[in-house]
Amino acid sequence: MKYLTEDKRKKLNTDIYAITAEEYSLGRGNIKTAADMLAAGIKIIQYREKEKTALEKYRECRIIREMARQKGALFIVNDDLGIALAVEADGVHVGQDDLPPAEIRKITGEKMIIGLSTHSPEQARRAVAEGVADYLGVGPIYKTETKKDVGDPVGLAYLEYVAANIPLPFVAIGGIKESNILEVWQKGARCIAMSSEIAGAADIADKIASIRRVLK
Ligand code: 3NM
Repeated sequence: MKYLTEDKRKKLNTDIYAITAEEYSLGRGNIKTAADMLAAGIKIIQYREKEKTALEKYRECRIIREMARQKGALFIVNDDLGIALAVEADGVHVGQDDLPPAEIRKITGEKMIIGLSTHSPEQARRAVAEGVADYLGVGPIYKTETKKDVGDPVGLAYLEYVAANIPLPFVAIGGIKESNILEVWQKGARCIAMSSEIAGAADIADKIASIRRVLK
């Protein structure tokens, strides 16, 4: 697949994809949350923030971008291509109702990683046919309160479909916790995205260590 270089594939090859979630982060704020995630060895971090102004998001992203760079972690911005470009993020993650990946690619060129949320086999097949997105989000696996406009859980069936049929890297997402992650792993997910479980943990480093023990 010409659109997914070996280099990108390698960068996406990690166990946990951590996503900020300020409303769950026990007053820590996005920057401290991201710092704790990176200190615990997270190699992909996504900045997801729905409440703040573009200027506030830009300021936070500039700081997290630099922290991620220092730790050799990928920094991905949810939704906002302008901010992703402004802070020179490694990637941008979009949903089905956002700017289409092909349009994003025209603007970013090949270097930026593009992630696309998908919720059905049809959407995953379309992403493969288009050949633009570098990885897919696959979910929501379980019920989640974190994404307000997301549909009903697709459960493990959609995950199994993607693991067996879709030749793109993917991250399982939606309602995944330490308590159910083993099931997600067993159904074929090798990179697992979590927002509230990690951002909302009393001790982020402890939570990540404990999740990693489950995955071992
Ligand atoms: N995208 P939590 S589910 C951001 O299915 C997001 O595309 C989803 O948060 C999708 O780990 C989701 O707290 C929320 O459930 C993930």
